[in-house]
Amino acid sequence: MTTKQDVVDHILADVTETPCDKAAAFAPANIALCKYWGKRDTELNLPITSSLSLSLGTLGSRCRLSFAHTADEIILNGKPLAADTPFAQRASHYLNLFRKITGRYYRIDTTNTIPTAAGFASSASGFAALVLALNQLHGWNLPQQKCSILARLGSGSACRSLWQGFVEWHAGHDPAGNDSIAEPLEDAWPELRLGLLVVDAGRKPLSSRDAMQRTVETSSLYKAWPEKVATDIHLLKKAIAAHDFQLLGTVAESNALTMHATMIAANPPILYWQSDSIRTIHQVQQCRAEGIPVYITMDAGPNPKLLFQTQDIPRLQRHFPSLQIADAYP
Ligand code: 2P0
Repeated sequence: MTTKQDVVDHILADVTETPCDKAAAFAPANIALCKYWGKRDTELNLPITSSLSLSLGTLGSRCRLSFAHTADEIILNGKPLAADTPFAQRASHYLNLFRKITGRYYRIDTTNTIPTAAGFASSASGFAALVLALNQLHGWNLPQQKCSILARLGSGSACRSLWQGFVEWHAGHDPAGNDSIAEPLEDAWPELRLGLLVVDAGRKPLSSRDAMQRTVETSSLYKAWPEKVATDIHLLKKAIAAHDFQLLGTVAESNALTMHATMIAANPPILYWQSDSIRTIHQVQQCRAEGIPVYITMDAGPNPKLLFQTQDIPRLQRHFPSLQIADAYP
């Protein structure tokens, strides 16, 4: 079985190193319109299906990276973290993969422009920004595709955070994941927007990592998921090429609700939604009944994300005053 360390060793085997003193990189967060839900390899974060996302422009993670002397120093949103905090441990554990080759400790200073405390995942943008900063600091000159593979080892969805706009993560077939790489779509859709709503800022009861594994292992509905994804990715690409918002929104919403259905059918059941999440689904349906084109998507948590176009922002803000709108194309 291929390990994370094998993958890193292989990618860095032929690179020449031209280190500098410090590096800084930004990576956007991303929201999947067709979700990644289920792994065929839990060590390498290799997915069972492909997925397709939209990046969040200026909402993401900025990573400043330099070398440290005797231990990693981790700073999150301006605060130094103790080495035994979960975030610091996860970062240091990931850096161990590179340390075997570089022999260095690092000072990571990460600032999230997406509200971490509001329950939005920042691991995707965090790992993507860290990989970009490592590449810069060591002067490895790795292409984006290799960075996408390295980011995936930190968190699956991080492989999509290397680019802005629409990004497709190809599931691939290779047991070592050499073909499980994300790739940006060429199409741009400047009027398309995602907005974030917070219904619960607390920590979620079950990580998406554990939730997707339980779903794969116990949900009788999961067997329908790969076919659903194949259809949805095809339709999403069609919608993107034609700028067909109704098709895009209908498919994205159906994909998210189907993902939640697979987990509700798991044993024990996984239900991330809270009453305000469901209330928001109904509000979105009501908006559509009033002629406002808006659709909803939700990830492994209770917080809804809305999909709409710029011309409808004023009307939507009247229904959702706290909507935080991401710039898709900064
Ligand atoms: C996604 N999610 O496509 C899906 C939809 C959550 C729901 O990717 O175990 O943190 O690190 O590979 O990437 C969240 O899962 O999981 C996720 P790991 P990750 O955005």
